[in-house]
Amino acid sequence: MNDPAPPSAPAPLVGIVMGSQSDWPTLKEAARILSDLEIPHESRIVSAHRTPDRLWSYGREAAGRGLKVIIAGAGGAAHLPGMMASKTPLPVIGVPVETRALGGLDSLYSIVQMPRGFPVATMAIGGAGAANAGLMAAQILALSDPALAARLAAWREALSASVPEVPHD
Ligand code: RP5
Repeated sequence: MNDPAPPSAPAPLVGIVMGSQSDWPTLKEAARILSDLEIPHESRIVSAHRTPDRLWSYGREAAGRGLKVIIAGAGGAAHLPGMMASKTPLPVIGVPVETRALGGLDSLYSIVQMPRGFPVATMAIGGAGAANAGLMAAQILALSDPALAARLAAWREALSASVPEVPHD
């Protein structure tokens, strides 16, 4: 878990929230992408069920603090992304965390089936979904940040270049 940013650090543009410490191995995939792309971000444990007051204040204050996008990951009865979307006008990207009991289908269904009016942009289950959440946040921010758009284009080119054309044993 990252420590609170030092005073000299740039204000975070992306807030990564998760329901539990146990979600961090998944959500840190999003944090890694944001770090690679030099996007200031913060990571916090904010549980819809265990710390509902923290969820309320985070959602209410997020836009005013300068955040532009929220990535919210949770597992099981994964109410955090949807409740966060109900408390902030910022785009919320949901990450279903894989669960032992139901493989993350419970998380996926809990996050993706939002009622009309309060969308959550739901990613795939697990680490790939978290990494894509980081990339989706980057793409949103890149719409108004040409330098970031260039870093993102270079990141994608490097990924393409890393894929061999011929399979090997
Ligand atoms: C959810 O319950 C969390 O998002 C986590 O995925 C799941 C299990 O939490 P722990 O019991 O591991 O803290 O709220």
